Amino acid sequence: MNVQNFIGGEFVDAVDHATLENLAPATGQLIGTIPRSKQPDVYRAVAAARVAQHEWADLTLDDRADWLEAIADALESRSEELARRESLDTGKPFSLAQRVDAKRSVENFRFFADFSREQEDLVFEMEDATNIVHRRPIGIVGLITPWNLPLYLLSWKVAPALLMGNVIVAKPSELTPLTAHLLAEVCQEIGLPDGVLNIVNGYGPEVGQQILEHEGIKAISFTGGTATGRHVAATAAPMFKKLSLELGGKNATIILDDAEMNQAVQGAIRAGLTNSGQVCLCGSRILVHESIADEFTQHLVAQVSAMKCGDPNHPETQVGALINMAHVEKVESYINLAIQEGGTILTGGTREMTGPPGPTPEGAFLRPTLISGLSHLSRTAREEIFGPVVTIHRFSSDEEAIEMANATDYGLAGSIWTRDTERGHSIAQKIDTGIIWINTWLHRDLRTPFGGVKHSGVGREGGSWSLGFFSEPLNVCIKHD
Ligand code: TXE
Repeated sequence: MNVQNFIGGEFVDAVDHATLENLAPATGQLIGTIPRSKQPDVYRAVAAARVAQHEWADLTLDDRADWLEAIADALESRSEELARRESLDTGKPFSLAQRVDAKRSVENFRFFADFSREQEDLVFEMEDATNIVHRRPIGIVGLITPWNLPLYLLSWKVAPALLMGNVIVAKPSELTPLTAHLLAEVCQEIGLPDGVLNIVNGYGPEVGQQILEHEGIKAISFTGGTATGRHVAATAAPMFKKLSLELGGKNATIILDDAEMNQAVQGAIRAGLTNSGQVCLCGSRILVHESIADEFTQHLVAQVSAMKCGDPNHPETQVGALINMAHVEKVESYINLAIQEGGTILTGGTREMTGPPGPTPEGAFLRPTLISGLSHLSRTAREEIFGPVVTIHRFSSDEEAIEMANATDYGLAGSIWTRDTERGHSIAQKIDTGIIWINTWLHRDLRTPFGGVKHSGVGREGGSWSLGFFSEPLNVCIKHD
C-alpha cells in the first residue's frame, strides 16, 4: 500500500521521487512507501492551495458545511476500511480503531457542519452605531499531526479549517500516513475542488519544517510532543503566524476515599491504558486515597494482569502493539528508571504477548505495566512516557491530592472518582489543567474547549474555539444616520 502526496486534487510522488518505508507495528513488516517530501513539494502544495483559495472562501458557510457532510458520508461508507488501515498503521486493536478512530473521524466532520448551522452573526449594538463582527478565512493553514490517533486528530483540524473558508496544507506523521491518504481518496471521489485540501508526507524536520517556514501559510495547528511544539513555536511565532499547540500530558486519575470501587478500577484502567497509553489525555498517574489504596491496587493489578495483549486483529485483544520498536525501547527505559527511583513493578514491564498470538514476534508489544512506591516528584511520575505504564501514588487529603496532581510541568486533562460530585467539582477547579472528567473519562462534547496549559500547549480547539482559531475577526462599526 504505497502512499502518495495529494496536491491540487491529484495523487503525486515527491518531486525528487524520494520515499520512506512505512512499517506495520504489530509485525515489523513493510506496508509500503510514502513520499519523502521536501521544500519543492510544500511549494507545489501552497501553489495549488493559492489557486483554490478565493473560490473556496467565496462559498457561503452553509455551502462549506454541505461539503463537510459529504466528506462525513463518504468516510462513513468506508469506516471499516478506515479502521482496518488505522489498526494496521498504528498497531492498535481493530476493535478500538472502529470504536474510537473511525467513529470520531466521521463525527468531527458532521459535528462542525451541524455546529456551523447554529451560528448567529456577531452583532453589538450601540446607541448610535451597530458593530458587526465578520469571521473571515485566514487563508492557507498548515496542519501537522501525530501518530497516535491519526485521522481522529487530523479531521479535528481539517473540518473547522475548511468550514471557515481556509485551504489546507497538511502533514500527517510519517509513521501513520494511511488514513490521511484515505481522506484524500474520499475528497477526490466526491469532487472537493482541487487544491482545497493538500496532503504532503515525510519527516517532520524536512517537510514539516517547510510548512512552518513558508510565508504563504498563515496559521499552524500542531498536535504532537512538547519538545516539537516548542520548536514549532520558535519557528512560526516570529513570522506572526497564528498558532494552536496541543502537546503532551501527564494526567492524574484521582480516586477519592468515597469512590465506588469497581467504577474507579474500570475507569482508571480505561483512562490509563486505552491505546496502550498512547493518548495525551491518558491518566498515567493514579492518585488514590490511602484508606482504600490496598483494596484498589489489588483489584487493579488483578484486572491489568489479565488483559489480553497481542494480535490487533483478534476481537479479544485489549492491548495491541505500540507504534514501533524504538518507542517500546523508550517506554522500557522509563520502566528501568522507575526501578532505579525505587519503584516496584506490580505487573507487566515485559514484552511477551498474553493474548492471541501476534502475527510475528517482531511486533512492538509491551505488556501494560503498573508501578507503585514512587514519589509523585520522581522523574517517572513527572515526565510523559506515552506508553502502557501507570504509576500509583497515595494521598491522605483532598489538599494533598491537588498538590500532587499539579506537581508536573503538564496540564492537559485528568479525572476524579467520587460519590460526591460537589466535592469532585470543587477539587477539579483547583487543578491546573484543561479538562477534568468526574466519574468518567474521554467523554467528549465537541462544543467544549479542548487543550491544555503549561507544557501541554497553547490555545483551545473545539466548538466555537475552533471557529475562532481558524478565522480572523473583522469588526465593522456602522454609525446610525
Ligand atoms: O509527536 P512529534 P509524535 C503528543 C503526545 C506525544 C506525541 C506523540 O503527548 O508526546 O504527541 O506524537 C511532526 N517541524 N500528543 O511522536 O514527534 C512529525 O512529523 C515540523 C499530544 O508524533 O511531536 C509529526 O507529524 N513538524 C496531543 C508531528 O510533528 C515536525 C494528542 C508530531 O510529531 C517537526 C496526541 C519539525 N521540526 C499526541 N518534527 C494532544 N495534546 O492532543 C516533527 N514534526
